Amino acid sequence: MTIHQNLIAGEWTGVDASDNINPSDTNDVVGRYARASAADTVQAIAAAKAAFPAWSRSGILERHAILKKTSDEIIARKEELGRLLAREEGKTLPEAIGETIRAGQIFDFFAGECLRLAGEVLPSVRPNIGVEITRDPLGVIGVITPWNFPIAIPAWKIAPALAYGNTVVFKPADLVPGCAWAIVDILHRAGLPKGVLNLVMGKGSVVGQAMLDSPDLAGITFTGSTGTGKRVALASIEHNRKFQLEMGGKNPLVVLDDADLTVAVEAAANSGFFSTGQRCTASSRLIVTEGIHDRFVAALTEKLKTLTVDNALKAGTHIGPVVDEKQLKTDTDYIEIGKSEGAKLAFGGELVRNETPGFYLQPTLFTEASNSMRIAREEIFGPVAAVIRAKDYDEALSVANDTPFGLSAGIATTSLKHATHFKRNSEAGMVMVNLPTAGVDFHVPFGGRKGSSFGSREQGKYASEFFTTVKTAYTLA
Ligand code: UN1
Repeated sequence: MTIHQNLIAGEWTGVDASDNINPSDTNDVVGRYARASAADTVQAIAAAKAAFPAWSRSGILERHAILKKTSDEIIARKEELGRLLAREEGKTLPEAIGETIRAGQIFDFFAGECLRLAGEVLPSVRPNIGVEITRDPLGVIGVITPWNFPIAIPAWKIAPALAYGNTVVFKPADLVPGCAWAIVDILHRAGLPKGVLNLVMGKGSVVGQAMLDSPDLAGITFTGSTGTGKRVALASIEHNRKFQLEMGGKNPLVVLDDADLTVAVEAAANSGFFSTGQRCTASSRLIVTEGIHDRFVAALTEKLKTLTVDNALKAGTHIGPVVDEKQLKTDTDYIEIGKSEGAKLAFGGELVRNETPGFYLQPTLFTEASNSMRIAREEIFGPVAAVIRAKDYDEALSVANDTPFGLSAGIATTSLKHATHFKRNSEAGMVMVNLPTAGVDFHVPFGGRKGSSFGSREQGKYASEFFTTVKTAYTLA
């Protein structure tokens, strides 16, 4: 099998490789992908550093053209790339094609941003002096991405990094090198100069560590676990390096007595269980007021019965497999923890056997959970959600905010008063009214508060806050 190699200084390189396994069918090898060493990583960083002066001064038309071409190719190949994504990560084919289109849209958005690099001009407080405020690129950016959005998250970090004139060293999650390799190949062929974008696939403990230890990365943008995020932060402070972290969530979906039941159940089923619950924006706490509680639980349980857990590539599958054996063990351990804490297992909890051997788990719903249980406080990152009773809106809001996380929060209600109050008083970075907590637009800021995030927002024009540094220039004339 041919090896998909790393890209360092414009050259495809690397012989040490490992198999990329399909979680829907563990007999299926998606491909062989190179593993970079620490020395390769250091070389990639040096290449990005050498490429920075020219790229940071490159014309906006050149950057626009490369990003636009990349967008066009991703969208033209959406079926094929979506298939690759579903095959290596395990989300369903329609979800995977949707994510691929989103990656294309992100490149298109940032292609446009290249043409909108505006600054400000102000008069000085002193006579005859003008002040210009501009945004300069940062330098070499380390991009570290998770396995759950193998094409969209690399897109929303790499596209702005390049658009604003930075060079990049990209380390994708070890479990999903396929989509990462594909977009680097597309960008490379779209005409990026040597060293502007480098791909170093491999283990966090080797490649990620070499990135953290480097004095030459001006910034690291990271999405992943809270534990690794803390390590990125500590190592970055040591090197006076800018960092941006997107980490976990324990997102609440409040369902009030006056909710439209169908809307509430759709939102809970989608954000609790689609993408196998493997989204940092997933709703894992369903906080339901007394008057609708039993009807909501009954309707959601009925809905879960209709969902098919099977091979991600099969037509009719609603929920694909868990990404790997380790994550499956985490999920089943938490299901045991939930039971031993005294929550009631209302649906699921069992492994599913299908035609192809994979890591299949039923969508799992707990009821009678309390917000102090571990299943309500810790991020599970699987198809597991817990219903918590609340006596009224005020209690539901306070339970929703009582969490170490603060990424996304939802409310299902037909009351303008409660919807408005919730938008103002939720302690999350993103608030959804009558919508799933997961599934966001690509052109507006994304990010959270408290333990979920650190640093400025990703996506939309807010991305420039991280990927640039402000310069204030004074001129006497
Ligand atoms: C979404 O819900 O559309 O890792 C995006 C994650 C998030 C992305 C969620 N950074 O799940």
